[in-house]
Amino acid sequence: YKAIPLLIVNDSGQCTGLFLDSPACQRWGLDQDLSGVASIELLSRRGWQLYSFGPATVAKIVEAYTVLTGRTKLPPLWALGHHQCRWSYPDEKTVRNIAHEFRSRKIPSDAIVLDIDYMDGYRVFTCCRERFPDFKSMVADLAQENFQVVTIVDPGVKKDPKYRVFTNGVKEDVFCKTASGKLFLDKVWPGTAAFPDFVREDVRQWWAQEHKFYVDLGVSGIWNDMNEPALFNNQKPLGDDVRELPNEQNQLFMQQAPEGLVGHFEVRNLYGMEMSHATHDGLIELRPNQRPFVLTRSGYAGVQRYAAVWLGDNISWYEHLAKSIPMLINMGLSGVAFCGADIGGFWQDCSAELLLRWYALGIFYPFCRNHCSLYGRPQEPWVWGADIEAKCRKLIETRYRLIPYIQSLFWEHLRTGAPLMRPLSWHYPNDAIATEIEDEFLFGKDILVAPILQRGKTMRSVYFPPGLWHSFEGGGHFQGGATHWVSFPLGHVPAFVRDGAIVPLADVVQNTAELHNSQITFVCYGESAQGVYFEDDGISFNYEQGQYNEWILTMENDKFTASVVHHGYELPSRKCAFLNKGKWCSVSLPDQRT
Ligand code: MIG
Repeated sequence: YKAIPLLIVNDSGQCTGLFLDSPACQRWGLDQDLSGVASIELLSRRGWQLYSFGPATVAKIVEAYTVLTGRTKLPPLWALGHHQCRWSYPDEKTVRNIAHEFRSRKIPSDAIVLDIDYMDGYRVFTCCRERFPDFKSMVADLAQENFQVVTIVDPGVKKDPKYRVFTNGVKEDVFCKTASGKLFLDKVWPGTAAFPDFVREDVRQWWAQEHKFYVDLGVSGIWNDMNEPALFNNQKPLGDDVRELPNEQNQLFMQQAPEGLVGHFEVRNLYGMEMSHATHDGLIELRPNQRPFVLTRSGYAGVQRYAAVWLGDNISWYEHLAKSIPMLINMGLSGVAFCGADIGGFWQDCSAELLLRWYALGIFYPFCRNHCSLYGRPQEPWVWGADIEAKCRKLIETRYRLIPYIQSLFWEHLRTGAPLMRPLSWHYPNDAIATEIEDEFLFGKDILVAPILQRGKTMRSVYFPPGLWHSFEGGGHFQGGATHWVSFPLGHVPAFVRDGAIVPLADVVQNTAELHNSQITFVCYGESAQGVYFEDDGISFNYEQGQYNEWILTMENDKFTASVVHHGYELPSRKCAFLNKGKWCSVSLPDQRT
């Protein structure tokens, strides 16, 4: 779904990066024959640019790469919470009911995501009046409960002479045309549809303003799907054996590049990214000074500027649970910090055990969403009864407790490009074993996550990088630079905290709106520890004008100190405490530099 032509070669901690900037088809051969030859094949008649980075540390390479291609600004705080999705919650009653289940069962959540069936005949920028008679009131009522609504928007615009978006689009000439100048049409959910040329700025502007429809309904975020674009009649637009781009007639349609019209395959990998660009710009124009939330399936290098991503259609298999770790690590190393995979798995049936194992990992995905297809059995946290529900609840509560830490990681990403999910070698570059590990990761510098990834297992071996590591849930510590067998009963949080860290944790809340009144506890690990705490309003861009607070926290000889790095945001009241060696003590954070 995503094409980010960046390669990072790690040679014992010295890394080199190569970024071949072209949105056309690329094939990279990485010495697959073990003949010592790597090759790059690019199917394009346009130009390209090759950037090389390093040699340097991986952190420096990603830092430079994200200066070039951009970074993710702070997401709206609610988007860091738990999202519940399903293809599809078909009507108002079901949607309200799902929200009610979360609140009455006290399972924290922030967002309900509506898949394609909210629309009228899959026409984007509409909703179905029969099944959603009062969409706006539904959204308003959910907002009262601190639930945000996210709606899916696909690129295909139904060919329908009675549909305003289509007729307007034709009038404004926004849709892609074939080389012979005919409107390009293919089948997607609404049937025969036309496809906007999102690489044109005027088309993005046209698409952007259409989002007034959702903003007027009170919708908080937009989910862009099918934007490769996926086409039912052209499922595989370019064969694997193609060595040269076909002529324009056979490139489906033409698109507007800066130098003029080019065949679609020349710029195919920009399609989804530029769609999410349009969506992102639309939300900002319509709600200035509110951080937008856009989720996209397709993207190219730089997509992180516009949207979060998820990995697309996985299957409710342990193999796909396991694969999500290296895949999301790679997203992060490719600049896309805000990423996740469908928790529980999309296709096929999830089981109680798999759901628990998936949540145990998924609460550490930067983007945390339970999603499942039309055909699978339901997988909301409560469907397997009270015991499984209680375990899911605790895991999701842990996600919410971690949000202050997660926010500080997004802040770090914005300043340095560092991803949230990091390979062990990010912080331990000279550790040969760390470099081999892809069934564990670091969540920021201070938290090591090592989930169970197989059915029926309650123990696994965990490699701990050098230093001392404390079990997140309490109950022991582990000397690093070694592998230990560790037991993880179902529902256990599979995480460890680095000795020397201070992790800010919120109290358990039911949604992120409650975080502003929550007490923050700075949990100190070890004799001498350091951490950071960041806060702002969680909604606006005012932090760009300095309206945020940041402290460096230290624990030295049992003395806790918070020193102001920046203080520009007035929060009515914030209760804080630190926890050191089992002793809990309230503190107030200074607002002046000392
Ligand atoms: O052809 O909108 O990846 O998350 O639920 C399937 C229906 C289209 C694919 C997305 C998936 C979504 C589904 N979509």
